[in-house]
Amino acid sequence: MAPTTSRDPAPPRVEAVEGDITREQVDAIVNAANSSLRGGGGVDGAIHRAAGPVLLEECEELRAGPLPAGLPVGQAVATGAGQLAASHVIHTVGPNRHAGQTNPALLRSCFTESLRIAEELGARTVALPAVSAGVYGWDIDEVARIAVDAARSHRGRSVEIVRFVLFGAPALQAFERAL
Ligand code: AR6
Repeated sequence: MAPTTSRDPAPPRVEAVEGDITREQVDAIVNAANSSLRGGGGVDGAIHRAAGPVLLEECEELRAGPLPAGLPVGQAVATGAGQLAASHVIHTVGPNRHAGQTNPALLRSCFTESLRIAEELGARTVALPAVSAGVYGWDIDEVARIAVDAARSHRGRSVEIVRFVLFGAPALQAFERAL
């Protein structure tokens, strides 16, 4: 049999831990950004602070180039990761329930698109937050169900570990229930 350079498409291992995603030693971390890509509060603010100003510079390059109107809800885009231990930050924009964005397919798309980009980057380990479960107002149990289902449905040659990194015990418990 000829040697293979990559494995057959397979489902990743999906896990949930409590912690600060900026400290994860993974190939790529996912950011719950907003369409402007210019930073904000929550996990977005934490990632930009930990990565340093180069992250905002890379986001500004995306706005000046391929994304003049910003990143649409449900899509994902990658940058470098500045001073983070990770090699890549994958930015996605969750639906904002307070703005009437209640379509679960848009939230699912955040997770599936982030993992699709992770495959393109050749990432083996990916850490994701509970996108839309903070400022954007989604129920943590609904986010957990959608996120876990999307991760378990992923099939790729690169991503082997999908780790949801949750802030606080209630968020961790929601993901443990979904798992
Ligand atoms: N590590 C892991 N999870 C975190 C961290 C962290 N360091 N910090 C917060 N969380 P949010 P959204 C959790 O509000 O709802 C920003 O201003 C948090 O407890 O960060 O998608 C953006 O710029 C919650 O469970 O993201 C957008 O404008 C989850 O991460 C907007 O907020 C998501 O909360 C996006 O809102």
